[in-house]
This record gives sequence, C-alpha cells and structure tokens, in this order.
Amino acid sequence: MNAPFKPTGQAPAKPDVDVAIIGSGFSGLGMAIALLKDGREDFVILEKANGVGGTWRDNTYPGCACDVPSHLYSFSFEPNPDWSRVYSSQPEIRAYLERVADKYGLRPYLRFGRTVTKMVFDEVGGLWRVTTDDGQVITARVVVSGTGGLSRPMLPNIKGMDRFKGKTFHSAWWDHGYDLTGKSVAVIGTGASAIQFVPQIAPKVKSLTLFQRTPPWIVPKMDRPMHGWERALFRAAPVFQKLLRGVIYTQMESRAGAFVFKPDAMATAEKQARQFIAATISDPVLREKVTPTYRMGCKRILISNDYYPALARPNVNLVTDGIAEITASGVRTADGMEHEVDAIIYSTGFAATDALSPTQVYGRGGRHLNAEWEAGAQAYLGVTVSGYPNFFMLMGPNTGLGHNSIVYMIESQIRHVMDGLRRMDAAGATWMDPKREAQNQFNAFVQERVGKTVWNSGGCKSWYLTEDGRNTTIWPGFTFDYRRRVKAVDPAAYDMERVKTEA
Ligand code: N01
Repeated sequence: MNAPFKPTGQAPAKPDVDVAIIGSGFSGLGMAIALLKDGREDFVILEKANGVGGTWRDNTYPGCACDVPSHLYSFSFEPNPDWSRVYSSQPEIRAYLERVADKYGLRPYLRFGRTVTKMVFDEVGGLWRVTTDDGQVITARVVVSGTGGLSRPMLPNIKGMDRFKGKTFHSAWWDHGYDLTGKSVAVIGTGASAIQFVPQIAPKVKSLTLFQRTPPWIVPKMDRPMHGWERALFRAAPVFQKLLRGVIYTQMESRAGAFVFKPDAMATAEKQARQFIAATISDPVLREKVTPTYRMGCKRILISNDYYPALARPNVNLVTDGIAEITASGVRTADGMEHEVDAIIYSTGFAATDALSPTQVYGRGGRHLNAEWEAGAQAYLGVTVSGYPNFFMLMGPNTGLGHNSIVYMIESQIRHVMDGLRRMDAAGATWMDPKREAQNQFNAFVQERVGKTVWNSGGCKSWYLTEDGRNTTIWPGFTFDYRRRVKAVDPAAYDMERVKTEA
C-alpha cells in the first residue's frame, strides 16, 4: 500500500480472533476454506442457526430447487460429479454444503446459535467488537459478512393480517408439521418460491387460491436426471465436468448483453414465453392473467414445466384482484369477494434491499452504516465501505445477479478479501479502508449503468430496487468483468493503517 501509516499512539489490543466470518452459507464456507488454504486458522464462523447452508438450510418448502444448473451452482474448487439432476433440489444442495464443511474441516470453527446484532470498530485497538444476541462480545481484526441477500423472509403489510384465525406461515419458514391435505389454502405471491411449491401442494389440497399481484415471465425448465454414465465420466475425467461448467456459464452469461445493454432484445424470448403459455394453458382468460406486460428480465425469469399446468387444475383459482384485507376467515379482495381458507401461505419474498439490518454497524468516529445506507446501500466494489476498515461483505450492494450463478460472484469477492489480507500482512498494516473517492467513483459508474438495464427500465417494480427506485442489488454487467475489477486489491483505492505497537 502506498498510503502512509498513521500510528494511533496506542498499543493494539490482541483480538480474540483474526477473522470473524458471519454466516455459513456458500459465502461463509467459501471464505473459511480460502483462509485455511492460505494457512490462516485464527478465525471463527458465527452462525445464527444450528446448521450450515444458509438459504439452502432455511428454505425447505416442497419443490425447493435451484434455478441455476448445479454443475455451475457449486464451488469451482469442489465439483460434485454426483449431482442427480441438471437442477438439483434443496436437500441435495444442503447436503453438498454439509459435505464441504466436513471435507475442509470447518466444524471446529463454527459457532452455532449466534446472531450478530452489533459491530463496533475500535479505532484505538484496531479491531471490531462483535456482539451476538446472547450478549457475548468477540473481538476480531477483520469481519467478513456472508449473510446473503435473501436471509430475511418478508411478510407483507396487509390490513387485518393479525385477525386471521387459521394457519399462516411464510414459505421460507415452511411448517412441515401442518398437513395441507384436504385443506383450503391461500397462497399470496407468485414469485420464484411460489411457482416451485404450488405444483407440489395443488394435488393434495382441497382448494388453492393463488393471489397474484404481478405475473412472472416463465420459460420451460430444461431439467432431467443426470445419466449414470455422465456421473461415471465426471468422476473418471473431471475435465469433462469442467467443460460442462464452462458451457453452462457461457450460456447464462450471454444473457447479460441483453439485460444490461439492450433490453429490447428480450422481445424474442418474450414471444417464445407467450408460445409456452399458449401451449400449456387452454383457457384464454387464464392465459391473459399470466401474461406479463413488462420487459422480460425486469423481474427474475422463472423456469418451470409444472406451474402453468397446476394453475389449470380445477381446484386451483388464480386471483388477480388486489387484496383489500385479511379477515378472520380468509382474504377479501378489492372487488368485495371473500375467499375463505384454512391456511394462508405468504410467499412474499425477502428483505433484500436493506442489506445489513438488523445488525447495527458502527465504523470510524462512531459513524453508523445503517443510517448512512438509509437512502440505499452502497460499497466500494460491493465489498468494502469507506469508514469501516477491515469490514468485507460477500454479496454486498450491487453484486447480485439476475442472469448467472451467484457462487461465481462470491468466489470473486473472496479473492479480493484474500488479496487484502495478504497485502496488509506484507505492509505490516492493521487495517485497510477504501477511500471515499474510490467508493463514490464505483457507485457513480454503477448507477449510471443500471439506468439503462432491464431491471431499471423494464417497466416493473421488483425487490431489486428500493422504494424510490434506486438499484442497490444488481451488478449491471458481465460477471467476468466484475471478477476482473474485484479480484485484486487496487492499492490506490485503499488507505492502510496500523496501530502503534510500541509506546
Ligand atoms: O420472492 P419474490 P420469492 N400483496 O420476491 C408478491 C430467489 N429464489 O421468495 O411481483 C400481494 O420473487 C410479489 O408480487 P409482485 C430468487 O432470486 C431463488 O419467490 O411484487 N403480493 C411476488 O409475486 C427470487 O427472486 C430460487 O407484484 C405480494 C411475490 O410476492 C428471490 O429468491 C428459488 C405482496 C414475491 O416474489 C425471492 O423469491 C426461490 C403483497 N403485499 C427463490 N408482497 C432459486 O432457484 C409481495 N407480493 C435459486
């Protein structure tokens, strides 16, 4: 680093650990493995739940599966030749992450049942004080947040929700103890989760009333079981699996061109999706209800072969009138119709745009990240924030994707963290802090770019945008371009400092 050190005149406190990782999903586990591979064993992983897997541990609803092919949606350094399908299901992905935790010896580093509530940077000691919900405080020189963008299920704010006398739960908190067989069920929301579980529960419930606010664009799912010979081939000659991974990556990446630079090019894909609707739904009224009127890609493009057929079942009713209120016995729509049900399943998504909360983060001079981010989260490269030294985020602001595997982005960011740690070691520095100008420049670029993308200009309202329309979630570009920018630390973009070690 070329920035001069600014000794504080105080002896540094010895932190409890060098690195505290928050979360044990793909991000947290990937980070821990990178540390171990670099010979760094002085770290802990703080995990709010009692098992690893992040979103793949929490979401257990029927039919839960990844919509990115598994041979790509997995760690590049840990291919799994035994994926059972092109698109694996949640239990298989969770089992993969459990295996990874075992194989790399991560168990001794995991601290379960500890939700991080507060983090305060101690400028004198050059360390973070990390408080967990059990009241314990752990000190760490470096904090890496791997809490994921979709870890906090969001319930809607609908009048009368507390009055309903039947069963309710969010799809991300599926109640497997409640038997839906023979029940009248309302599902609110028609996003990525709902289109996966609706076909699963429709055959067993008495009636399913599905409340749709905005129809998603849905395309056929090119899924199939992996053949035995394919698995044998991948085991015997891993290069073929690598090749397949490259092909899937390239196919998915090719969509970024239209999403980012030429949203109108999506018109061809929209035509194909309309043909898919026509081929699977015969009722013209239902066809019209499920046909989106915004540009494809503006909301996540969904893949399913069984959702449209499920809607056509006689016991399924797709309601498009707005919800006026929840009553004691069901859902009343704006047209005055009361839909009586035994259970309401909220499939209303996650709080994705208020990135860090409810963890309160205080940086240099007592600055408060949550307050700074009130108008929308932002960071340098989506990874670090000026004024919050040695705090790294995986899947931070503007690094989410609508077109490719997020694991690729996570691995790119882990490289940045590792390069930062090595550079600090080499320079004898205690901390690194991105310069405000670097952060501003990056965000000016991102916000200029997002304006023309399908997410901002596609004519829809999505969780990618804040209430006032600011895109704080999506990376507006190719993922390989992001990797190029983030993988190595630019010394000119950071200040490096160390606390003075001698009086
Ligand atoms: O949530 P969503 P999700 N009244 O935000 C509706 C990832 N994921 O949990 O579109 C009525 O997609 C809302 O309506 P509208 C994936 O990235 C991945 O399904 O806002 N309706 C929408 O229909 C995905 O994007 C996989 O008008 C209300 C639905 O609720 C993200 O998770 C699988 C409402 C929410 O849909 C979230 O998916 C599953 C209200 N007040 C999920 N509020 C993979 O395969 C909200 N809605 C990787």
